[in-house]
Amino acid sequence: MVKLKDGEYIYIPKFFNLEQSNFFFNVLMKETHWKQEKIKMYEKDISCPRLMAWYGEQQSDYAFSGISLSAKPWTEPLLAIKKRVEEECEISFNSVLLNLYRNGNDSIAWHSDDEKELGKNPLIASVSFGGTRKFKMRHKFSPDNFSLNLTHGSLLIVKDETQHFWEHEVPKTKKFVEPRINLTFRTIEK
Ligand SMILES: O=C(O)CCC(=O)C(=O)O
Ligand SMILES: [Mn+2]
Repeated sequence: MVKLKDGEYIYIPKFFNLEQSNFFFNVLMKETHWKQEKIKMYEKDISCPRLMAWYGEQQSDYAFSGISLSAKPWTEPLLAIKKRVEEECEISFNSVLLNLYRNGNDSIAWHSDDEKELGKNPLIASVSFGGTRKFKMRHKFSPDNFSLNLTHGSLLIVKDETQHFWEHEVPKTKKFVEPRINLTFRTIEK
């Protein structure tokens, strides 16, 4: 556990072993209903620089940054990953957002996971498969910042008031990177 100014995270690099990680990467790559979402910015439709999918209990629909996603039902592999993650976090999740970063040109810009549907102090559990990408964190009101390399099979748990005080991003990179799948397990309050 790493205590931050105004927050806390836990990073477990080899949460899934290599064989499990390869299996989940391949099956999720193939079977997920990946979509390129569009967001409206200054009246223009901009394509998100990554593919996305939203799974979970029905009714855990989710809206953020002008995108609204309705949940697809849980699949066997997603339930297997969720079970392991829930055992570690000792809480249960009702949904998961999947992101596919096809290459170094795909990214997610600075933001916090602080939509009101996620509750006051959301615990977010983030699983990564595939190529290693840099995950950057910066404090909203002070110069504090750091980055983590999220590797194949890793689990990152971010909790307590972190989302109020910190933002995160996965920047684009000019280096060659393998495709990467990230899953963030979330609890949507209804
Ligand atoms: O890909 C990642 O590691 C982060 C994804 C993320 O921040 C999000 O989907 O909200
Ligand atoms: Mn996020």
